[in-house]
Amino acid sequence: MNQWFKKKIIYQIYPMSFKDTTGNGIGDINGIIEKLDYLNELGVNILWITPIYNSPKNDNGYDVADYYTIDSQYGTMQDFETLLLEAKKRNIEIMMDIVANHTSTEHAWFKKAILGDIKYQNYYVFRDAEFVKEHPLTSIFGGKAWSYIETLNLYYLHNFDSTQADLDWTNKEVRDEIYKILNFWLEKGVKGFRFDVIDMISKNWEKNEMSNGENLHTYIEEMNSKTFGKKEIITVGETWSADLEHMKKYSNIEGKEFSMVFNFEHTMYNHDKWTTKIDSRELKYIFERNQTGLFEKGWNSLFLNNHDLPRLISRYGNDSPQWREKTGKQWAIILHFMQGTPYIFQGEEIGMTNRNWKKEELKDIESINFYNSRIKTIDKLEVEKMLKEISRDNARTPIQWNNSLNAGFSTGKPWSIVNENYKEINVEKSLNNKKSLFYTYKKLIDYRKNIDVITNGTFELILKDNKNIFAYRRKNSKEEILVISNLTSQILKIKDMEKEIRGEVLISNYEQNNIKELQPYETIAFYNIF
Ligand code: TEU
Repeated sequence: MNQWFKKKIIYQIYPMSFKDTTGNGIGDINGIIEKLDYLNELGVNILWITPIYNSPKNDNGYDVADYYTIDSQYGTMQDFETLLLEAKKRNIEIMMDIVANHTSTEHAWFKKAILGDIKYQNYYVFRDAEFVKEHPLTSIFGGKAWSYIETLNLYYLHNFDSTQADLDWTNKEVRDEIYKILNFWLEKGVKGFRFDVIDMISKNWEKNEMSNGENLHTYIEEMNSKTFGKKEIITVGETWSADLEHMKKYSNIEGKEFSMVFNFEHTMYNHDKWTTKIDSRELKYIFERNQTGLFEKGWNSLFLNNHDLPRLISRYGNDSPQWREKTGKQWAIILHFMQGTPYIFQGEEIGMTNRNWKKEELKDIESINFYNSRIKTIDKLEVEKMLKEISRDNARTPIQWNNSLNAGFSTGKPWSIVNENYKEINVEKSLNNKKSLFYTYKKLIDYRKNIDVITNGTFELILKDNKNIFAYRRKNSKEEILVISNLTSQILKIKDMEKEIRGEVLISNYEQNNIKELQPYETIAFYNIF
């Protein structure tokens, strides 16, 4: 595969919360255009925009009603074309989010299906009562994954909300529809695709498994060859379930599937998204396995948060006013010297954090369902604690642009709550302080573009079993980078590290470093040329 994309940095935009230019409280395409200079200043190359197609938005756009039109809340197709053009002027490309596992029940295909059109019933998974009884399934958002359509006396499958009906990829007509959609957006000039829950397009009915079915990689290869395969397009498959073997297939360097894989194991503990624990040894182990496992075989996505995850400083760092900048820089440094493509989720670069959610403030369908089901068995305070730490609403609060009304996001009432800390954490303040987290990200982005070992070096974990230190070395034939990080809030006296160090400090979250005695969360990257 053409390897042109390997020094690119992706910035994820969740448009609803990015910038509102109309005053309706919802971000829009013109808001993205308005902030292109800001994104260019940061240095990112590609914008992944979560779904902006026509949608009832029960799952904020991951319920697509028409893949060929822009939702009027975000603007028009003309606005989108202007965005493509304006971005290109700044050497920034656009990556579209493709939701191909399911459509909204408002989609014309589904509407025809429930009116009795057999062709369109075959686009989805309609089954009778007997089959459903033999295949009991729970939806990822809670509740049953089968819903009944009385007029047909049939049930349809929805792995997410009941308004998100699963498509049947065994039907060639369905696959061809998806390829047509991809080719439409390629013709418009988009340069990337992110594939939502791609592991779920092939299912294993015998085992009642909703992902990693036997045709998964055959379908992706087919999609590749019929759409983006021969072009300079950056593609990423989202999966919550891939093991290393699947990861290698998704991102194989022969280029038969995607440019890279976006896997979540490091964001969970024991594969449970709602656990609030983190085991640093386990975390280090997962990174090591993926870094060494995909070396010269595939390609990783590097991320610690996105629109489905809590804010990284709150999850991995320390979001108290004293430590949030330091731990933001810490994890940025740890992540950005690894091999793969970094994804910066909007607001991450200024250190946005989680907030405390009350039930009536929740917007996210998954969080609301979670609250309603857990409140039956767990104490209210405990449920609220889990939501503060894990809820997707944390990632979706409006971007804090400045310290004016609604953090400068909108002149109207924002669709979701603005984090109360916007006067201390905002873009304007970050840009005015050359020592802010923003400038750490800017430097890291710049290093990736200019220092080859970040892209092609080997990965070696150092002090493997030490739960307090995250240290690793990247190395190629000419240069090496050593990252050392104190994962604790204590001063750590460390032995045996001096012999590992060669070269100069490239970047750190402290202005002065003493390697024998690491300060709380102190993180240093050393760079050496042989
Ligand atoms: O996410 C995939 C997904 O499975 C998540 O919903 C995840 O399971 C959940 O957060 C874990 O508890 C993608 C999108 O990124 C997400 O926003 C959508 O809601 C989902 O697919 C359905 O399209």
